[in-house]
Amino acid sequence: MAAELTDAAAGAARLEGLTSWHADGWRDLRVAVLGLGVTGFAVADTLAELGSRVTVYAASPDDERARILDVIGVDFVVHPLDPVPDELAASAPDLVVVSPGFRPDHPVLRWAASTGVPVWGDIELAWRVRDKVMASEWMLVTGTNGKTTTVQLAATLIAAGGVRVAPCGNIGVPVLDAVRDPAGYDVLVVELSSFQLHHLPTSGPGAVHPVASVCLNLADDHYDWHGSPGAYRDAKAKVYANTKVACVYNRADEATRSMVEDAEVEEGARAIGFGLDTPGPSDFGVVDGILCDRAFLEDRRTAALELTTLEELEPQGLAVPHVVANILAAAALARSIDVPVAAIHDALAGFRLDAHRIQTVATAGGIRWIDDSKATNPHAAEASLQAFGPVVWIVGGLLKGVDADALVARHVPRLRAAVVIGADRAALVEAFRRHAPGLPLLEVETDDTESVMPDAVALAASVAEEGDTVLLAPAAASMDQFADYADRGRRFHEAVRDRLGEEGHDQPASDDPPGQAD
Ligand code: UMA
Repeated sequence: MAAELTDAAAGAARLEGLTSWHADGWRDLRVAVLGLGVTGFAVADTLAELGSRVTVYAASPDDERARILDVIGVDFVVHPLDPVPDELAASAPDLVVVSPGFRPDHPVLRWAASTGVPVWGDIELAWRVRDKVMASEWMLVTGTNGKTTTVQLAATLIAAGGVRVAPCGNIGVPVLDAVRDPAGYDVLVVELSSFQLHHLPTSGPGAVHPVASVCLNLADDHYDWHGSPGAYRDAKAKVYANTKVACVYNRADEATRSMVEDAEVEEGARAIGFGLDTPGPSDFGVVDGILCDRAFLEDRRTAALELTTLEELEPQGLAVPHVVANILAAAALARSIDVPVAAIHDALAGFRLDAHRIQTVATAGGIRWIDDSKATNPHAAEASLQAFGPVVWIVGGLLKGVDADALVARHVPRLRAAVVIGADRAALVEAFRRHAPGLPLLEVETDDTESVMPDAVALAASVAEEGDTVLLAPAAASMDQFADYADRGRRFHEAVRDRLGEEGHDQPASDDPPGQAD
């Protein structure tokens, strides 16, 4: 018993000391990596380079990645992982590194907790080895919606200040890849999902100390993964822990303010609010159509700095309320490291939103067709619906344990009709029957990927009238019927184009960034 305790204490001390790429303890560390997606591969590749003894476990095969693992000396076990594979239990690893998609109640994680094997996420590992090329400052971005746009904006604004910066994280590029990039970066703007935050410690050697951090908003999402709204909120709140300069929060979202109030931050860190209304001192906001910084200037009691105007943002489609909010949050991050206001102004003039985010697909016969496939939860769909009316709403998919009833109830007055798609149709159909008994309700009954969008577009076209907007804003994830939200959006574009012919079609959806699952 005494010997066992000594072993455990020695193991803990060894992991405690792993705070640098150059630490000795990585060599021969026995690590079980869970998952072989983008994350699992980057984790295994990193640890192999560090000389650790790595075995990857995943429920599904990946021949291409498996071939590379073989070359770099990493073992790969394909196993349902429920129950825990015998070889994993027998191998008694020093450490488990888990991919974000594994739920906290996954049998392997329960096994690790019961046997005392430490579990890290990829973000903790990346933080510990961040000095491989040069130790960058990190900025953390989370929130239910707008994360990716805000990360792209912040990276664009910061780059305009002459700073070497990389966007990474949940956006699709593992933080470990950015950390190991030989180019080296002054700043990493890290998008963190609630899954990644769940596994992140807030104290000790694995805790991130960001220069600035933001939770953009908090709404219903991912309750199936976290188990409860409280657990989802608690994961998001971790983003602010140990912040050094600026905790950026949303003045219109009380939950984000209270997260900052509760956070343990570093001495001197400030709370910086952003919002669409008039900013107070230490805030970003909008006055008479001018986006202002009233936080990072000496005389903030009496003055503000002009970043840009709604009029200037309008032609790029950036003057929509929730995008303006993202711009203010991103500008707060950039200003926290002294990026000049003039650089921010000029960078915004060249910024474009990604595909599938309130993207106009076509205008024909007085009917606008809009793709907001990125609206993968009710909160995002809400922002989208508010921008239009009257609307033929294409809605549905995987609801992820979230109740869309209130969203339906709130938007009935602006609807011409609803076209319901996806696996969780029954709940939506019932919500429409309850709240809008007279509304034309059209159901796409097929689950065949090839047919869903052509059927949805045909049904929408049969009810849309001049002056209407046909809006794909599903309020749900896409994986029930599509590869990801980008695939769902692309198929919508194709179906609209096939229906209307080329002349009505405004923009091809050809500029999808890689790795855009939802
Ligand atoms: N796996 C299992 N069992 C499980 C879960 C996963 O065996 O219970 C295995 C799969 O077989 C596969 C691997 O794990 O081998 C997939 O791992 P993963 O689901 O964690 O996905 P990655 O490819 O590693 O991508 C992850 C993020 N995915 C998720 O959080 C689900 C990506 O975010 C992120 O871009 C990437 O890391 C890099 O950081 C995507 C996402 O949908 C875009 N995020 C959600 C969102 O934004 O709402 C959170």
